[in-house]
Amino acid sequence: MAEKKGEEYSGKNVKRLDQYPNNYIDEDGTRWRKGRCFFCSVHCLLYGGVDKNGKLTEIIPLDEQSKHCYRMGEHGEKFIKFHYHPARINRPLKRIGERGEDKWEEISYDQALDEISTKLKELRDEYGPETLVIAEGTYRSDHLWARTRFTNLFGNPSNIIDPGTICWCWTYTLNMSMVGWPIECSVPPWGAEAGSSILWGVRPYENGGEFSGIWRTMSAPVKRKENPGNMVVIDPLCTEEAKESSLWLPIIPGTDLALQLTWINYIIENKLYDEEFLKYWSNAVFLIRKDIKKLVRLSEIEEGGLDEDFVVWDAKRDGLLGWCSDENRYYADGEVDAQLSGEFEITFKNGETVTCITAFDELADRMSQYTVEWASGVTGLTETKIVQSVTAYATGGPAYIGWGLGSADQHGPNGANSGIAKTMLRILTGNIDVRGGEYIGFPGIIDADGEKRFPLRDSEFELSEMVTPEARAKFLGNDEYRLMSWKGFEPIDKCFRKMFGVPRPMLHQLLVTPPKAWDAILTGEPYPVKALIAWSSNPLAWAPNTKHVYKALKALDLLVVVDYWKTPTAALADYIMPAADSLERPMATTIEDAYDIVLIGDKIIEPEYERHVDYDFWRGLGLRCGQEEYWPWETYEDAVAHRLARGGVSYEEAMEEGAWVNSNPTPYKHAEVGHNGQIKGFATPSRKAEIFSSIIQDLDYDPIPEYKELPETPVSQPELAKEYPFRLVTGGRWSPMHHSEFRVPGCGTRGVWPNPIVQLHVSDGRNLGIRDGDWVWIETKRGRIKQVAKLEWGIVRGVVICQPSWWYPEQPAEEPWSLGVFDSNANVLTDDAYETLDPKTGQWVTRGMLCKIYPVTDGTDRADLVESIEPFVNEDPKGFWNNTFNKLNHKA
Ligand SMILES: Nc1nc2c(c(=O)[nH]1)N[C@H]1C(S)=C(S)[C@@H](COP(=O)(O)OP(=O)(O)OC[C@H]3O[C@@H](n4cnc5c(=O)[nH]c(N)nc54)[C@H](O)[C@@H]3O)O[C@H]1N2
Ligand SMILES: Nc1nc2c(c(=O)[nH]1)N[C@H]1C(S)=C(S)[C@@H](COP(=O)(O)OP(=O)(O)OC[C@H]3O[C@@H](n4cnc5c(=O)[nH]c(N)nc54)[C@H](O)[C@@H]3O)O[C@H]1N2
Ligand code: SF4
Ligand SMILES: [Mo]
Repeated sequence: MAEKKGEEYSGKNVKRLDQYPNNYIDEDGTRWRKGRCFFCSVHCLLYGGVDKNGKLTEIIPLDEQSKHCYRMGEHGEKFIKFHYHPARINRPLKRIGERGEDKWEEISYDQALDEISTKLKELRDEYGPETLVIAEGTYRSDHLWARTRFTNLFGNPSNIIDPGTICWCWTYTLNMSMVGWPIECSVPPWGAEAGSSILWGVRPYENGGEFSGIWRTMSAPVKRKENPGNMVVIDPLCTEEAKESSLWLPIIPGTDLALQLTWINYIIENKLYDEEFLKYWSNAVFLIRKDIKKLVRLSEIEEGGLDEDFVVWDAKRDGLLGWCSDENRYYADGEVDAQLSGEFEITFKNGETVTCITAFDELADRMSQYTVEWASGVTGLTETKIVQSVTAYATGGPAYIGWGLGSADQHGPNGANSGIAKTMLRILTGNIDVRGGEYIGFPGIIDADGEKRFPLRDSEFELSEMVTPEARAKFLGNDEYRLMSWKGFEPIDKCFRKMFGVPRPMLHQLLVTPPKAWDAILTGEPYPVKALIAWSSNPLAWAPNTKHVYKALKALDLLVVVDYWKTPTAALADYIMPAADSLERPMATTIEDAYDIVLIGDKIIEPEYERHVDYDFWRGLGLRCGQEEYWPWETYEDAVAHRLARGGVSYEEAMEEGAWVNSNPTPYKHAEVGHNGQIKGFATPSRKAEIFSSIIQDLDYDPIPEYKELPETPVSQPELAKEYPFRLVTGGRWSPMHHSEFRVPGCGTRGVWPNPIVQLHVSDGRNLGIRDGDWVWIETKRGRIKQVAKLEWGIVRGVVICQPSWWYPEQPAEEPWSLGVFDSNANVLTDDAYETLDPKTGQWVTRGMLCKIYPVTDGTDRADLVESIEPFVNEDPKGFWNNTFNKLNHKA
């Protein structure tokens, strides 16, 4: 099959939104532009109107989902309130009091950049460029590459802390090592055609929205009139998804790995696997030594054999055969019958005879302990449900496991193993790049003639090659959490460049686990960290062990926060820099380089006051730190135009189109012939789907997962469980909240959820004397917080699910109030001790730890300062913002 032509990927295949021309001026003089919303990862297309006086008047949704979105409101009413909200940070604020005293002066943007960069250079001179750490959040803008470009040129080892360690970035990395693509996505493009969709700890109804494409696609199999399929929901809570499912598995939180391993075992024992895929496209046939379980390299077998090549047992030749990874073929002509099972005596080139087995046999052997009966005991699920669920997955037609936090992310030391297990399931069942199954993308950048005809990808702006080996070695955790470090990045980058002709994006892999950064700040080990820039990030809300975060932030020489609001993190800063919102900036992004599309949107309105796009912040620092030659694009628009130019599209054309997509994705791309005449295979070291990952093994980890109890469960800590008998989940998305955002009264988003909610079983509530609606304390070994109890029947008994990320913008920013960030914030309860982290990735546990829960008896202990919810509803009836907020929060 020929390589794809560039034009197949062009935006010209997208339905033109002709009825909404960009830059259209109507009869009232209102100018309309097509932009994109960045309030959540759906990124809806919007049509925004700005009147003759430069005022934003209306936002028309151009997507089905934005029409019903609770953050947007009718005619964009809520976004408009957000845009003009009196509490927005509109000019840089410089601290004039003690840290945390909430005393500020307003300064100009240029003065702030001058002062920040001067301080950064001083610190760099004294402590080295590694003294800077960046904190960021989940995808809030498409300016991430600008951050990386700045830190790389600064000489920093990429010391970034980002929730990606527990949210998807690590699965991106893990899947790069196994199948060469971030296969774990919310929904594959052909998801609606699935025989079975597996919603494993995911809530698309809330995380994408009730009207989102994500929810529509995931639920399509059960809703299909003809030939309906399955929707299996695995969740301790009876969510909307569970109610509509064909099968709900009310699992004990934190035990998912037990179920995943049992599915693998059941599939192998009952021969439900796809033998052809395993034999031809996976490395299940590669031989490993039976004694030390290491993959056999061709270099160990024959003189001149390469380290990167592997061996199989070929039944056609009744002997060993080498696999040429570089060319994705065997070192033989004609038919090959690589054996999936068997034990073979192999003579190595040093004369040693070694017993070898196939990777598949090793997997089968290791999984055989995970019986259905055992899993039932660990997970609390009935044996019937376990068998029904794996049968639906393995035999219900093409199937995919949608990405969800509950299935692996945030499971601490079991996290990476759960991720590996899920992809093993995908490979075993051959659900890789098939219609209705999982999707492998192709950035489409190299044409048959070897030219690139695709807009520049984010990774091409990052300049990872500028980071020296000396700098790389200083990455915090480089030797410990190796998968998420340069040690893991380098082999993956090599495969990615070979397959796609572009660097592997840094921004998902080089993530420092937060306690490493806090300890460097607090102890100076392994070296002093003195400066932290938090942009699109409120680490006091998102990172584990809030008290640890707080101590570290207080100890910094320089803390800069770039945000819309004075968040609890910003309240501790030296400088708060105003960020422009998504209406105030254009967008062109390969979405963190995780997709083979480009999303595009225009700037709808000029930034108000001194708000700047994040690009301006990073470029501004770059120019002041001697990086002039690397920042030729004066504005973000210029950078966007530059990246689009390689795709042959002008800025104006692109904004009209709104996206650049491959409108006709093809399956089985691994079987296509690439631009170099080779069968493509996968972007892994062996070009096979590596069910037994050579990268993971080379990083000195076991590529086969095993089940361990999480650090804090009634099984691992029976004594502690006597005092803290409940299993706590600190997570669960709900609209319209998006992490710690949309709490600010006066945006119209706090009305539905004025207070944080904790769910528990009705019977547990009765036993504990907790009534529905009571304020309750939730306590772990590390601290306690208060939330409002919501009693449920549809929840596993003994499980408590509290909402994360709470703070109270209506409280004073001054200490000790700190905007209420210790009152109801679930991360006061979570742990960041090294022994509780995942050794591969540095993930921590947010789900499945021990807690107790009891009523708040003292009325003055109420977490909320505001007695009535009135100020939280759409309008501002009591002049709340003008009176209360200004008094409390804007003392500048
Ligand atoms: N409204 C809204 N939407 C969002 C976000 C937001 O903050 N608000 N955040 C965005 C981001 S960054 C992310 S990462 C996604 C995340 O979105 P999701 O992956 O959907 O994450 P959650 O809603 O936290 O958890 C999903 C489900 O897992 C269940 N669960 C909890 N613990 C376990 C467990 O141990 N095992 C199993 N099997 N299930 C468990 C919960 O009950 C919940 O129903 O949402 C995105 N969309
Ligand atoms: N216990 C527990 N902890 C969790 C989770 C959980 O379920 N339980 N979920 C985890 C997950 S999945 C995630 S993704 C993280 C979320 O963590 P983050 O993504 O860091 O989310 P926030 O804490 O809301 O901080 C984001 C900040 O960015 C600001 N912001 C928004 N847009 C922009 C922009 O364009 N530019 C700039 N400069 N700033 C902007 C917002 O105002 C907000 O203050 O939390 C993680 N932590
Ligand atoms: S917040 Fe609403 S309008 Fe904005 S991207 Fe998400 S779903 Fe779309
Ligand atoms: Mo996330």
